[in-house]
Amino acid sequence: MHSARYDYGQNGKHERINFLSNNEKVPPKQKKGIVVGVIVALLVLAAVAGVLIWLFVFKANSGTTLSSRRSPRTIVFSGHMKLADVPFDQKLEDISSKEFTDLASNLEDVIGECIKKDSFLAKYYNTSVVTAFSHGVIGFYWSKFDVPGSDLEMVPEFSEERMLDALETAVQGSRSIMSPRSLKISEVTAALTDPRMARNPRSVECFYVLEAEEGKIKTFASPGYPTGYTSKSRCQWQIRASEKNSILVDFPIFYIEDYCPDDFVYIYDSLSSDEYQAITQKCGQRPPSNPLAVASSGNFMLINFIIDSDVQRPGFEAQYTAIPLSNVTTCGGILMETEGVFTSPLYPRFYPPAVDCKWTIKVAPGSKVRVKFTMFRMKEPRVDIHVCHKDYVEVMGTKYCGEMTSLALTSNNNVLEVNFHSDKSYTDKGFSAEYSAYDPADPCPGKFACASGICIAKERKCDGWNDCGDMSDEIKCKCDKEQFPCDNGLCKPRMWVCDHVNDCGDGSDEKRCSCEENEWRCGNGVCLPQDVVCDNKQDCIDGSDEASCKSSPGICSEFSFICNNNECVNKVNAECDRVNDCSDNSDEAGCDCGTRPYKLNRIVGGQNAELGEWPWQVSLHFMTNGHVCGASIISDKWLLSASHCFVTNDPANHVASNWQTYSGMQAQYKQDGVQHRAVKTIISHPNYDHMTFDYDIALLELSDPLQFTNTIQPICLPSASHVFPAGTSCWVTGWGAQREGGQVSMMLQKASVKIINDTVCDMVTEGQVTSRMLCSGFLAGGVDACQGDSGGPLVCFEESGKWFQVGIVSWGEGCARRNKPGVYTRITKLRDWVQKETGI
Ligand code: 4AZ
Repeated sequence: MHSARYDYGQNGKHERINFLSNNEKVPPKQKKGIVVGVIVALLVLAAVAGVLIWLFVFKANSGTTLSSRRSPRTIVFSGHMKLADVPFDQKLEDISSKEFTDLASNLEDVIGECIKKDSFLAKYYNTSVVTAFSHGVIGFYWSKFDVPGSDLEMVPEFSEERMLDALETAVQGSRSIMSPRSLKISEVTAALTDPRMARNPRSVECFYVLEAEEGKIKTFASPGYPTGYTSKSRCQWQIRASEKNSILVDFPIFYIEDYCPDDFVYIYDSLSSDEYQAITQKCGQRPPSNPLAVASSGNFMLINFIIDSDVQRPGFEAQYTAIPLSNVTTCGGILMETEGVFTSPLYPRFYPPAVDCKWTIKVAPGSKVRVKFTMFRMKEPRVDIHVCHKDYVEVMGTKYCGEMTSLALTSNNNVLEVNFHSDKSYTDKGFSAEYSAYDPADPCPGKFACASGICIAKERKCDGWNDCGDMSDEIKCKCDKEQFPCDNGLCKPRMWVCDHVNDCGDGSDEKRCSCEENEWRCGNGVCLPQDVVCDNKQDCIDGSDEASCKSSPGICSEFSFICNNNECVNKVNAECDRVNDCSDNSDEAGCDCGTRPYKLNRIVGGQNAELGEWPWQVSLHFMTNGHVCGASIISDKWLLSASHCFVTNDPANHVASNWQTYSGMQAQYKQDGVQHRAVKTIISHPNYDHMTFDYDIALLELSDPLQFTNTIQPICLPSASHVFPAGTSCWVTGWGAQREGGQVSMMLQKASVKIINDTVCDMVTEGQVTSRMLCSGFLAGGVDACQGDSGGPLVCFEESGKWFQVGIVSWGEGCARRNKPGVYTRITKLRDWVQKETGI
């Protein structure tokens, strides 16, 4: 046996460790006690470790106890204060002057002292910065508060009211007091502000003070322009002018990332980022036809440029100048001509904040006034367009705001007043209106007068279409025998009855269809048992029984989307809908198409296309004849067009070198941004029939690839199973004739047309349509493709946010005739051929 004894010396604490010899080992009972003790100790240790892990990992992450781990928040208020007794000194406008620095630090102290009187605000207060002074004297400021992660639940307590209450201790009693540092303050504003816009002019980079002058146009640009800005850019421009001026700023180039929470330009009618005096916040890209152009109501403006995303875009280039304030504030007047045009102040620039105008239109006694708004855009965040409590146009006691596409009004007598009001915050493009006098006894000579005041062709009355926009052409109609009387009194063409489109608006044209309750009515009118619907078998000739079925995985039918790995997805229009349906994600591959980069204006009534509105549209020129046919871009090397443009009696039409293609074109005579490419190969569909126009499809291979730009983009091609239901509104575009027998157009035209039910299509074309064709347009006539549009695209916008090409302009009986809609090549039926020929 071995044992050892250790003594730690006389003076030390004695500790004794005994090594037990085998003989000395404890008896079994004691041994059992030790084992239990060890187990208990281990259990206690495990429990303690568990509690600690729970505390530090789970609890901390759940953010309730160890919330110091949560990110702190910064709260900023911006606003201004009027300093009653301070005389204005020009030097106060110079942020580097002693006068500015002294007064700014004095005011900053005053703000700080006021805030510290509120114990809640005082707890989180960080700093206040005075950023500018203007005549008045007005001081612009922001105040910053830091809320630690542990107090995030306090964030809602930071209200503008609380901040104002605190600051108004400086404006006591008579609403003005001598502040502790002898600054007499009257008027205070405070608005919660995005902290990214709180800049200190004395210490930050990318801060500029610019002076706008009358008769001089000066420029500035975002950092890195035009190469591109960098992430985490924060810039501010204070623009000032002399006291009797207002400031205009135009952005001829504006291209920043299209996600406003991260990247934006915020413009204020103030020198602080005060939400109540915001002019506008913008992101994205704007085409030259819809530039951002703003005006101030006074002699200053603040522009913020904030970038957080890593996506690099060119940024903006801006021009600024000053104009007399009276140009902005004087508006309205008395209009006495028999017709004319009037617009919101500074139109098409954004109207300035805080203006009121009144136009009195006075025409000859006995006449009345008609006003038609050709453009109307007065949109503001958080405004109910039924109330219009901010900016509005008021006519005959009704306020109008938001965006209107067909606003037309008529007066009750020979005088009509139009009032325009813009409040202090948020402005927009405003309006442009045409007015004319008319004779109430004959308001629309030779035409039908809508209740709204506009005139439409007589034939359009009671034709089943809401041509007036207010339905006044479709009420009190006596339906003729070719028309169906809807329960609500409207008349609709009998051909529209039971076509699965609610044409009456009250469903009555779809209610009394011939099928029994437990039957399904196919698009062609045939009734089948209800259980044919979504059974993954095509029972109706038009496939309507399978067209809108929810997913039934694994089962393949004609209506399935077939993935590259041959999996079937039974979902309507699965491709490019931003949802991965195929396990190989092939339904979302090749979806770089069908988007238009430009943010576009919406101009009411006009049919001229805007630049970049249809970036897939191509003009095909033949030899020396100029524009002959249209086409669409489906990739950088391939265009889609109609066979009948190339297969004619003249063999020269099929010679690739006789054709020139122009992409990115709007006006035929303008070459800016247009890419000209020769044609390398023409592939006409081998089954094209020049007698029936069946298989009217052709592919053009370009000699050199296109460079995609804002105005040149490919269109998405639908898969063979893509469904475009009857009644869908789509767009046809081209430089074709604007009336039957007319010349081709100089400006690209657009027209909104509806997909027409196949049965109706078959009827109106007297059976001339094949399954490779579809009808689109209006049976009432008036809107259609025409000669010169052939080969061009018919495109529809899908909810997924992409444009798909549904058809190719092919043929029709004349143009825009009644009951003679346009006939288009049905792309879904020829999709596989396109894929085979091009790989697209
Ligand atoms: C043509 O001749 C043509 N209304 C194109 C479309 C239509 C008629 C004619 C449809 O190119």
